[in-house]
This record gives sequence, structure tokens and C-alpha cells, in this order.
Amino acid sequence: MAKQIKVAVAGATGAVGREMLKVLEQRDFPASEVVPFASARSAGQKVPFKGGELTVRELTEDSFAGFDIALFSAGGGTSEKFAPLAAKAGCVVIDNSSAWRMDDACPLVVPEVNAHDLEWHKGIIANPNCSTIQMVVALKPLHDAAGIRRVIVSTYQAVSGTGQKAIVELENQVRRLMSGQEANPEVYPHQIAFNCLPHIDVFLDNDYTKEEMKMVKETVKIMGDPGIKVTATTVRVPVFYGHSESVNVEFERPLSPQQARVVLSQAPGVTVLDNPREKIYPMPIDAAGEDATFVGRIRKDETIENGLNMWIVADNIRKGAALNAVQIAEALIEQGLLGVPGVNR
Ligand code: 25A
Ligand code: L14
Repeated sequence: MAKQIKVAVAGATGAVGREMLKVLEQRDFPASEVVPFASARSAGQKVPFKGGELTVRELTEDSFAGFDIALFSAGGGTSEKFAPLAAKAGCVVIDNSSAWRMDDACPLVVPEVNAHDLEWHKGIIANPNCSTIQMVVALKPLHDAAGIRRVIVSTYQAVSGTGQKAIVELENQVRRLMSGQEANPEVYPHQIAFNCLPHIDVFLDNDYTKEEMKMVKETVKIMGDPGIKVTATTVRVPVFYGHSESVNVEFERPLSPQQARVVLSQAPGVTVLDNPREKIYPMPIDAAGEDATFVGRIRKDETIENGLNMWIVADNIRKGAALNAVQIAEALIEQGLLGVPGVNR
């Protein structure tokens, strides 16, 4: 009989943690037991799972004994502290925060792109940034076809990426402003309703945001090619679920829009929605709740020799976070890579 797999979800009361439970259920993940963990203030709270409810436990240093996989989405500080303890206990961590992504000992994985990097994991596997994930799902097949030189991306990111509190802030601001009250921003530095903020995560010394530099560095690590140059502008927009991206790509070799559509329509995880005459293109309201990365508006960049423009949309909470993490867990099982080298493998 196959091994019984015990799964811990750390940060189970958050926007991403709740979606992780939903994705485990929807994909009928082969777990013998799923246990939700969060901070002390949420211990005892119930979270829905498989038609019933699970009781949230407080995450502590010895929570991980007997678990095979821990899905983390409890913020970077929690991951820094608890992920090494889990790995030491023989539990493989799949971490959704930015804490471990650029660590040379941790694979950074989007299964459609680099599932092979799971082979060298040492107990902690990083789930990339949401904007990076959907971009590389679409770029990898195009890179294989024509060699990417440079990418210029601007994002239109939903508030759900910041968590449940930001979803509530957008709802409340819309209501307040429509009834003549002040916006009262708390989560974001400025009003987000009816506005755009060219500011996600913190500003760095080079005047880019940390979110923008994640897209630059993570893309190179996932694609395994330091020759790919990326420059990014990341923008928060008043959308609840679904990140959109305007992406300009310069290739080494020619690739027509029609060739790109064919390549993308055969690529894993991608759905092409590209029929401008019929007003068909990806939109966040349609991508919300879906698993695919949607690509449309594919057209030639007429200012350079080998260039295309496109529009990429995905559900940031699913493919950008919870779904990608569960797909990593499925790939680990498939490749026989459960267990931590030197501990229980
Ligand atoms: O927001 P926090 O504080 O970072 O918390 C996020 C999750 O981690 C848990 C926390 O439990 C929550 O489950 N957590 C924090 N510290 C912990 C610790 N020391 C810890 N777990 C263990 N040990 P909590 O008990 O603090 O619960 C409060 C959280 O519950 C959510 N919430 C509030 N109101 C809600 C609600 N959920 C559903 N319905 C409601 N009405 C809310 O979580 C609150 O903080 P959240 O959704 O705001 O948190 C999401 C976190 O994940 C990050 N994030 C989002 N998308 C991504 C991402 N990180 C990486 N990649 C992504 N794609 C967010 O930035 C946020 O930190
Ligand atoms: O994964 O949208 O590093 O505010 C941190 C910022 C996820 C999105 C990450 C946001 C991001 C989040």
C-alpha cells in the first residue's frame, strides 16, 4: 500500500492558507491527515475541509513530528523560524513566503517549468512570488521556441495578494467613498479604491520595489538562464482576485504571433484566449477561481526585430500561491522525493 501522507498547513486561517485547504480537497490530494496550524490567536478556530471542519492548532516548535509535508503561508518571519525545525523533523516544507526563495540550498519551483529542480531539495522548497509564477508559466515554452533575451513587464495586481485584511480594506473603501465618507487607508499607504498604486512591498536602494526585484531575480533562478534580462514595474489595482501583466518579450530568433499562439496552446498550464475581433482576451474576473494561466493580446512588437507583446492573467491566490504549492507536493510524491536527505531519506 502507498505511504500514508500527513500534511500540515501553517497559516491556515489566512487568504492563501484557506485556499490551500480548498485545493487539497478539490484535487483529492492523497493525504491520510491534514492539520491546520496558525498563530495562538487563531488556535481553536474552525476551518472548512471536505464538507466538515478542522480545528486550528497553534504552530509551535514541535508541531512537525510525524508530518511528511508542511505547506507554509504564514509570513516570512514565521517561515524563517519554523521551516528549518520542520525539515529537521523530516517534514518537507513548501514555503510560500519570500524568506527562502533566493537561498542556494532551496529549489524555487513552478512544476510546469522546473520540476527537475526538486531532485536536489534539502527539506525546504520555495514557492515563487505570484507575479513571477504566472509570467514564467507563459514564458518558458516561448523561451524554448525562440530564446528570450529581454522582458519588460508591468503588473496590475489584485489586493488579495496582501491577504484577507486588504480584501476587506478595498470593500470598505468602496462603500465609504460611495456614501460620501473618507477612504481611511490602513493596509496600503494611500486609498486603493478607484486608484492605482505603483508600489508593492518595500522600496529598495535602487528605487525599485522588492516586488519588482523578485520578478527580476526569481525568473532567472526558475528558468535556469542568467541570460534572461527582466525589468519590471509592479502596480496595485482595485481588483479583488487575479493579477494581470503586460509583457513585452524580445527574442533571439523570429517567432510570429501565430507561432506563439500554437506553442502556448500546447503548453502545460496555459490557456490561450486571443480573439480581438470577438473581444476575447483574458480578464481577472474570469481568471478568478481558475487554475490556468491565461494569455491573450499576442501581437508583434513592431519597433524591434524579434519581439512580441502579450497580456497574461492568472488567479494570484491559486496558481500564484496555493495551487502551485500543492502541485509541488504532488510532484514530490510522483518523483519519490518525500523525506529530508540526511534525516529520513
Ligand atoms: O497576516 P499574517 O499575520 O501574516 O498571517 C497570515 C497567516 O499566518 C498565520 C496567521 O494566523 C494567518 O493564518 N500566522 C501568523 N503568525 C503566525 C505564527 N507565529 C502564524 N501562524 C503560526 N505561527 P493568525 O492566527 O494570525 O490569523 C490571522 C490571519 O487570519 C486571516 N484573516 C483575518 N480575517 C480573516 C482572515 N481569514 C479569513 N477570513 C477573515 N475574515 C488574515 O490572514 C490574518 O492575518 P491573511 O490572509 O491576511 O494572511 C495572508 C498572509 O500571507 C501573505 N501572502 C498572501 N499572498 C501571498 C502571501 N505570501 C506569499 N505569497 C503570496 N502569494 C500575506 O502577505 C499575509 O502575510
Ligand atoms: O510572494 O501582493 O513575495 O502584497 C508579497 C507581497 C506576494 C504578494 C510575495 C502582495 C508577495 C504580496
